[in-house]
Amino acid sequence: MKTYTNVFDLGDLKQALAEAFEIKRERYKYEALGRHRTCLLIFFNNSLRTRLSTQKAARNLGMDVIVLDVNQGAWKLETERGVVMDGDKSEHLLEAIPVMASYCDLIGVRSFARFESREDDYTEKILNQFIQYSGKPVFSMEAATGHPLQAFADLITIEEYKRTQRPKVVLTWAPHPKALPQAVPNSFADFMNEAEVDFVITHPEGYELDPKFVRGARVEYDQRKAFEGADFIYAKNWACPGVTRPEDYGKVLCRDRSWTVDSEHMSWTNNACFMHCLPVRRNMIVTDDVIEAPTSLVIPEAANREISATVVLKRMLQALQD
Ligand code: AN0
Ligand code: CP
Repeated sequence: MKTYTNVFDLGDLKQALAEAFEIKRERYKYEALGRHRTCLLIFFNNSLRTRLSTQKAARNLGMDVIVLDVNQGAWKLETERGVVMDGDKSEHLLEAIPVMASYCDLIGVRSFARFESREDDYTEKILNQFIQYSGKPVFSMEAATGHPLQAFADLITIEEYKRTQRPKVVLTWAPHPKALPQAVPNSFADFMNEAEVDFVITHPEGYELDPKFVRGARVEYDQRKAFEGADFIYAKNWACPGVTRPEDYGKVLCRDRSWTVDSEHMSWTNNACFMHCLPVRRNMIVTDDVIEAPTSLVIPEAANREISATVVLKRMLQALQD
């Protein structure tokens, strides 16, 4: 695996899940693979889970890890070509990328949607520059339009907790005070569309996700109807994806707290498990009682981030050997 940005990079999902459960049983099985290899994790944005679980994964594989918070301690980076750099940015990404790449074997990048231009975000302008100019395998740690390490961990979690062969999985929008990216719902849809599940997406009108990720999934605007018979409820806020009205891209269009997942919402389901990628704002996205219930999977889901990252980094190290 040379890049990891979406579900298709994983190939056969059954095989990927088998590798995940192997790692879960024997976390250090591939410790020799990363000897004298260095993994660089570059953060343009905050992180708790990704920062810790990806470092742990790299160490499981015997690698050294370097973490760089670009906005704390490094030079401010210009990302646009052709700009006269007379402002506050001291260095250009086009020099910084090959320099950073010269110190490592694998590169993880976290660079959220900037909401300045839908086109820049949806063409993954920053992540693709790392892929193009680093000459090293690059994996997404949440880029502008996807968070595939999260979605792979979500798939592992669903596989572990499902009670039927083909569970009903519902992705529901929920309210949030700030504009959040679509990366998590996009990747979740990307994965669920390829998984053995009945997948339904529910959100207020205007929040339609990009067709590239929705593909054939059922979209149900009535949240109650969507929840009926669900085995898994996956909540997430996202700002307007600008699919129907490009001028609304990145805006908060709805603050309706009737979308907050509470115990009444959960009573519509088939005693569903509750999932969220975290960080979560309690009593905006989900009520205290639902996230604290025995059916809440948020902690094992976060723990599976170590597993998904270990599988992905293991495959990237194996590709370096070929
Ligand atoms: C980010 C998001 O919604 O994409 C990261 C989630 C993993 N969330 C926040 O910025 C609160
Ligand atoms: N879920 C997730 O990626 O969390 P962090 O933003 O804390 O890394």
